[in-house]
Amino acid sequence: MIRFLTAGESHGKALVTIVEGFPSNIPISAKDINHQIKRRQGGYGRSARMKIESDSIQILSGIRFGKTLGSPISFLIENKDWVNWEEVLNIEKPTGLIMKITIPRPGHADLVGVAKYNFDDIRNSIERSSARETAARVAAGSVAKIFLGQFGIQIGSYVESVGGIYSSKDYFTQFLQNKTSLGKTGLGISFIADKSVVRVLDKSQEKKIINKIKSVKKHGDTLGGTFVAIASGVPVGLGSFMHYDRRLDADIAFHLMSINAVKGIEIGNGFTSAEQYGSQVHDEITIDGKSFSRKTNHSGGIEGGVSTGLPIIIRAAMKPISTLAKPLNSIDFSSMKKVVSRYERSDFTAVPSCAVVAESMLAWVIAKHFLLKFGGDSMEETKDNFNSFTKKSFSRVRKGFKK
Ligand code: EPS
Repeated sequence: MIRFLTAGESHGKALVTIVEGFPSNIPISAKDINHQIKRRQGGYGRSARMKIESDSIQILSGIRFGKTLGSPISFLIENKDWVNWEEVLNIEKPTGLIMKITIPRPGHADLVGVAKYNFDDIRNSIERSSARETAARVAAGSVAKIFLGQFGIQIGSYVESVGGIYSSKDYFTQFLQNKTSLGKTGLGISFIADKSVVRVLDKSQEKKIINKIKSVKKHGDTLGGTFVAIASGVPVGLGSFMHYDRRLDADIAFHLMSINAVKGIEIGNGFTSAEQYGSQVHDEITIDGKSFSRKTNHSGGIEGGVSTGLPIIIRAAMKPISTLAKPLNSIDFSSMKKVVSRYERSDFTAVPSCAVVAESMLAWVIAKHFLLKFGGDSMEETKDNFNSFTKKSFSRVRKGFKK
């Protein structure tokens, strides 16, 4: 079973990731991981913080001569902003006076954090709840992506909407109907999206979104949006219906909902299916001589909690960033009086970044179920197990029914 842990405060010295459970001999290069880390940092609408940080990883362990050893892999990402926060986030007792933050921002983890952990300074909630932590997650997800890439599994994403501005073309439905001329692989989709500063597939939509972000900047407000993540090349048989916590769709929902500010997720045509006839929803089964296939992919590549062999397609909703330049009302818990909430430098929107983080979480959960099914201590062993299953699974089913 693979697992990962992250550590680090948003303005602390560094972020740390420990990844464990991958087989030996996966070729890994810092360059590939840094490419993903950079993709997460981009996007129009981020805060001035992004001008300070230029994220890249240092590999501390688990890799020798460009290949995994099977031992824990650890990464460090420096926070360049740390030099401006050394006093505020000092590990030792401060020598000077540090102002405590006592006004919680609505929508953030500020208030629940102080209530739960008995803090007298909201700074203690802000630091770890910050989405800065997702940089460390992308490092972990990048290992999963590289591993899956060895089996032809590719993960990509695009932004579907920001602040309610959608493309006039419904790409999501086209993907579910297997009817798109766009790059069909995960990487093909990201390749197109990465050309846009807001990671959309449609250039005319990009202009409208940028104008909307400019207008919320002016008015001190923020925006959320929706994004789509797609995993292509996933074999049939990942996940299980044998027990609730082995269902692939359930695990994907958990991992995606764990991303800061993500408030909704659907797999395939999830919410639309509730309004349609069964005959419109379910994907007819076809045969192409070598394998089973489907006419459509409304299920988003998962039936009965198990991957069908078609691309896994998910859509998620991110709420608007909760730090507002024109803040909402709150209560100052030092005086217990009604006040206008605080503003602290923040993003105006981060949907493009969130989509890249979602790729990492999707890669992670697919790698987890892949290794649960195929196992192996070395890549060679995992490949043997994988090849033996995928080459024989269809003929095994056929033979079984002939008996
Ligand atoms: C964040 C607030 C901003 C974002 C940060 C997440 O940071 P700061 O308060 O330092 O301006 O820029 O995101 C990142 C630093 C990052 O790397 O994604 C928050 O409150 O969640």
